[in-house]
Amino acid sequence: MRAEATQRVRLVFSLLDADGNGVLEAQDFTSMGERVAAAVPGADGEAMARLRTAFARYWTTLVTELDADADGRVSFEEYTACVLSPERFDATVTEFAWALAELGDQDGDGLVERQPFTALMAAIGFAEDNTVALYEEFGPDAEDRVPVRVWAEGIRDYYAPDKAGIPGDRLVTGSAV
Ligand SMILES: [Ca+2]
Ligand SMILES: [Ca+2]
Repeated sequence: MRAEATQRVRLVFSLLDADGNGVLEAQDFTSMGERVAAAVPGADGEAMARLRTAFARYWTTLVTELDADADGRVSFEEYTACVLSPERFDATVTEFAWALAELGDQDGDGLVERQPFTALMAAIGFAEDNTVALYEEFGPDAEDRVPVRVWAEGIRDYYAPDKAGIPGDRLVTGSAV
């Protein structure tokens, strides 16, 4: 695995561990889902439901595929296996990526404005400076919008073990990981 991918994985693990007890459990994903939904109060109910479903599936997939010692929790060591066999997670990550990105597209035109983007990323726990740098890297248009597809693909690349020099690396720059 590339060093950049290791850093990205370490950061996302620390964010997914919403209660900070060092292991991932079902409750972490429930909390994260609630926090993210609260960040976009104007989002439509269907998009919100899709995101909650995606978070639930994310957890189910992780615990099914990665809980090597079968204690119902996913430790960091167990979690790192997800990047070693990305094909087992591709469908789950893709569903999650689109559910999150579409939640930021409140008028359904296929574009995400800066405000919902930064609100959602802050709710997940990414540092503000890094979130702004990522948005710039995505190349917002003249009206300061980014295609939903660009964001969703950026999330998928973030999990790819063999990628470096991608926009998602902005999220680990300067952070304490
Ligand atoms: Ca936890
Ligand atoms: Ca475990």
